[in-house]
This record gives sequence, structure tokens and C-alpha cells, in this order.
Amino acid sequence: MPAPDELVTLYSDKVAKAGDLAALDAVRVEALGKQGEITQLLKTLGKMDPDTRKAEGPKIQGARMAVADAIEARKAALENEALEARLASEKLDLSLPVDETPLGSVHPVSQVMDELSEIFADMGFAVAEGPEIEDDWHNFEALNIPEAHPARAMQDTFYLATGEEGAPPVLRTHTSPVQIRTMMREQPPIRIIAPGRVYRSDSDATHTPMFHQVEGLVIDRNIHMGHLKWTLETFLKAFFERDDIVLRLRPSYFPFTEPSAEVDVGWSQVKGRRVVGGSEGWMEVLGSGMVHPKVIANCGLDPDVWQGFAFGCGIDRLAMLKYGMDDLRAFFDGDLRWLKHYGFGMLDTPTLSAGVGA
Ligand code: 2NM
Repeated sequence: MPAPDELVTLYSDKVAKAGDLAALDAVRVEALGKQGEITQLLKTLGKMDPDTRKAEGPKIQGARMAVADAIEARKAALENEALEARLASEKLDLSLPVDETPLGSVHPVSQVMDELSEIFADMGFAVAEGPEIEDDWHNFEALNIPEAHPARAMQDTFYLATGEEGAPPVLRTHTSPVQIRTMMREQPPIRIIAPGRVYRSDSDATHTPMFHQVEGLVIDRNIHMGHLKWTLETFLKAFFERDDIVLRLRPSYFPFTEPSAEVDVGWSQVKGRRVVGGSEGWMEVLGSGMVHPKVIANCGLDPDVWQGFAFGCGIDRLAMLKYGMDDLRAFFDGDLRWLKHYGFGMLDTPTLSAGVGA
């Protein structure tokens, strides 16, 4: 049997030479495992006479502890080395330039639709949607638009070819058919806005064959034009974020409302630009009126019980007035420079400084 101090020298050397954790563990087994050399030496203590044991015991225990300590120290060093190596190989160079991911933006029409939904939600209106391909009845007939009405003329409406008999389907010319469908489906009270795409065969600086409209409808008992005026005034004040919004209702005509009113809003001059608010002049922004009793009856409701008002306006035009674009056609060109300039961040989508009644 080798002496304890010889074993300490031997294993200290082996420990120092162990290049990784597996090699170190093999050394541990060789020295301190069940059959390990130092373990075997410890077992000899039992067979010694008391005096020898008293002399040899501390030496053997000392050797065991010295080797165990050396293994622990080497283990910590090897683990630290492995960690350092990993840290070095996995290091991120945060100063490297990154490929720029092009970010999209929210189109002003979407932004305005979100703003409208938010404003009217505060007044108890739901958002309603419907198909963009409509039948003649929902787009015209139910709305009291007679066969000979100019809105039906070939130059205004896009008709779809079916090869079948009867009135062909159309691309909706307004979102009013959404109101018709809602009245047919639901019992009053009804409070909805219907934003969406509409189509008319028209194209110049201020008209595109596809544009966006929002229409509103309220049906209940005892609804009158006072409710209409308050609703539009409250909406325009919230939308343009100004308190000095002045409305002027001018008598007009629509087949689906009686009486009908064109709504003008006062404008004023700011840095050479006309902005909504004040009263230096008037501009037309909305059409409106009390829903014609024939329209209410066409939807299966009793016009002696239910009355209501409706209104409509162009979303694109609202966007131009609020955000200052001057060419409608650029809205639909898909030019990234325009979208970057006029678009909105997607996290600040409805961005009104104050809600209705705030
Ligand atoms: C407008 C102007 C006036 C309108 C009427 C209806 C319906 F379906 F209830 F009869 N929806 N929208 C309406 C009324 C639309 O847009 C200029």
C-alpha cells in the first residue's frame, strides 16, 4: 500500500492534468470511489491496532480530504472555463448594423374608420357591414330610388354581367343597403354606422371609381331632426377635435329621406388653408334626413311606430379635411412615399385626444 502522502502527490497530479469534467470524474472514482485507492486505504484502519490507527487515521483522512478538495477546486475551475468559452462563442455584437425591416403604416382611410367607430361607439352606435356586390332591390328599390332616377343611369352604376334575365347585380353605389339589411334583420331600436367601400363610374381629380362612405342610421320611437342635428354636431366636434364647429342644415332632396337636409360646416382660414371650425364660410360635408316612411315599410317595420334619421358622408373627404391631403387619387395609388407621409403608426390607431362627452 502506498503511503497517504504519496497518494496525495499522485492524485493531485492526476487532478491537475484532467482536461475536462469527464476525465476529472474518472480520477475521482479511481481515488475516492467504492474501489478507489484512498477508499481502500481507509478500510485498512479497521484492522489496525488502536495505537497504529490513532497514528495513521489522521494521515489517511487528511489525504482523503486533500484529494477531495483538489477535485472540487479543479471542478470549479473547469466549469468556469466552460462558461467562459460559451460566453465568448455566444457573444452578440450589438454594434453590428441590422437589416432594416420595412414597417407598414395604417392608411388614413383605415385610421378615419377607426376614429369614426370610436366616436360613434361612445354614442351607442354599433358598426354594421354588408356585401359590396348587391342586388337591385337592396341598393335601389328598397331605398325608394325609382327606375328612372339618375343614380341608376348606366354611367353611374357598375353592373355585373350574369347572362340571366332581370336586373343584374351591382357594385353598391352607397352603404345604404347595409342599413336596409339591418332594418330587415333586427327590431328597433337601431343605432348603427355602416362604413365601407362604394363604387360609382366616375373619375377625375375629386372622384375615384371606388371610394369610402360612412352612413349612419337611428330607428326608434319619437326620433326627430333635433336628434339628427345633435348627433352630427357631437360627431363633428369629436372628429375635428374642436368646439367651435358650426352646422347649417339646408333643405335638400334624397329619395330615401323626407325631409332631407344637406349639412354644411363652417370653415376658417389658417395659414392660407381652409380648416373645419369657425364660420368664415360654409362647406358641404354630409347628406341627411328623416328616413322615408316608404323605406321603413319596405323593411317590414310599421312607419307609424318607428321613425328615424340617416346620414351619409365620404370617409376619404373627411380624411382630406382633417389631415390636409389635396388629391383624392393619391389615396389609392399605393405609393409608399405617400403612405409613409400620411400613414399612421399601428399602435396608436384610434388617436383622439378626447372621446365624446369627455
Ligand atoms: C345619405 C343621405 C341621407 C341614408 C338613408 C338610409 C336608409 F337606409 F336608412 F334609408 N341610409 N342612408 C342616407 C340619407 C344617406 O347619404 C348622403
